[in-house]
Amino acid sequence: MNNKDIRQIRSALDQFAIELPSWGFADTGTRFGKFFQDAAASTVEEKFHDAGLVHQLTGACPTVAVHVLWDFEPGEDPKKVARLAKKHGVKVGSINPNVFQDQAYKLGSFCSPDKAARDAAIKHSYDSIDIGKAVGSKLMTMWLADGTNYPGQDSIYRRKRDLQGALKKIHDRMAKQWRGSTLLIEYKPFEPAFYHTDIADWGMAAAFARHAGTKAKVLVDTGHHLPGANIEHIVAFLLDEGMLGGFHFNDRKYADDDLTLGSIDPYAMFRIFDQIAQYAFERDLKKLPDVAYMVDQSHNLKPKLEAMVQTVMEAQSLFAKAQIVDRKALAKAQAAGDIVAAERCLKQAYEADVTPALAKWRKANGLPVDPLEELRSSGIVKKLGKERAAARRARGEVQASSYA
Ligand code: PSV
Ligand code: MN
Ligand code: MN
Repeated sequence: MNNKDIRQIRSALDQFAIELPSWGFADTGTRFGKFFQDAAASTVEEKFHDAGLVHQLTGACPTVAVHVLWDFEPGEDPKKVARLAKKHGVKVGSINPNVFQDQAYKLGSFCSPDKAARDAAIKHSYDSIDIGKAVGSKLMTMWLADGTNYPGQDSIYRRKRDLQGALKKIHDRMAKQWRGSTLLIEYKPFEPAFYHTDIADWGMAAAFARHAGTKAKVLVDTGHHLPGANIEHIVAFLLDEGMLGGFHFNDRKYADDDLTLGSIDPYAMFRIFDQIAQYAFERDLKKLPDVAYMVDQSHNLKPKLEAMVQTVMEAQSLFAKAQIVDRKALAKAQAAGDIVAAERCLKQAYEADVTPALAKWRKANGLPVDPLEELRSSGIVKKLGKERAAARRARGEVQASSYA
């Protein structure tokens, strides 16, 4: 790797901030049950503590995405939560309204046939806007569980129109009352709805965003595609349309598995980053495009903190590799129709060892050269586990096995 490559990597890493999800530090499970971890965070403060630790180790994660229902008490001053974040060296990032958990949303939120449910979803979104403003965030990420389970269950047309109207109202309120904010619209093909989902793919999300207004963009969760989808093509298309707002990073083997990034198919993530770097190259941009990078993982067996550091390091490594694709050679090969040479340009970058460049960047920023090793050898996860288990016992919370 030459000096130019190293410079390129270091400048890209400077621009690569990765937001952590508060829910990624808490106990989660599947619909079949939860397996608890002693060190999992069970309070908002513990979530920020853990996020702060990941930021300390990696230097790449200054903000934390929050879920309104999970991280804010009703009636509580949101600034209190912002202060907790600050105490742990991070800031509140994207605000995620929760319009899927309440019993009112049994048949959907903005798309429900029940007007009371639709109104409740709008009211909750407006409250979320107030929270976003109060904590100094600039992003609101909207994911809906809306959909139907059986053919004929509801009118897809009526649902679309109601959703369109609701997103426009939310967008306009954000534009008017929350300066500089962006509404990110997330799609997902299925789950929890198994017949149709009201925002099933990137095209629908983009159409809803366009109907809503200029401050609405699409959020690509890497686990939210049907098998075989070419995600880098979707990303390139959205970028070119000025519609790519952000990412939720995770990996998957089957569907929305929420595994750590790059654990199954790191080359796929590299190809996404490659399209982002290619976009900047083709437009001769001085900086990489402004995209919100966020983690959305909640695998429930890996220790939470280790899983998060692992994902961040993997993202940085794949992002770095995407910066050293020889773009001029690639353009030449593409123009000549030399498919083999073109593919080799990608493979050469993907297979390059970027560890020394990452180490240089980390050293220059006063960070441990191997943040995951630093975390694992520090014994902190064990220590937190002991403290948190004791605190849970003191609160009377039991996580014991029934075989004990
Ligand atoms: C839904 O599957 C999702 O990807 C959304 O981003 C939610 O906010 C998150 O997961 C909740 O875990
Ligand atoms: Mn997501
Ligand atoms: Mn998901």
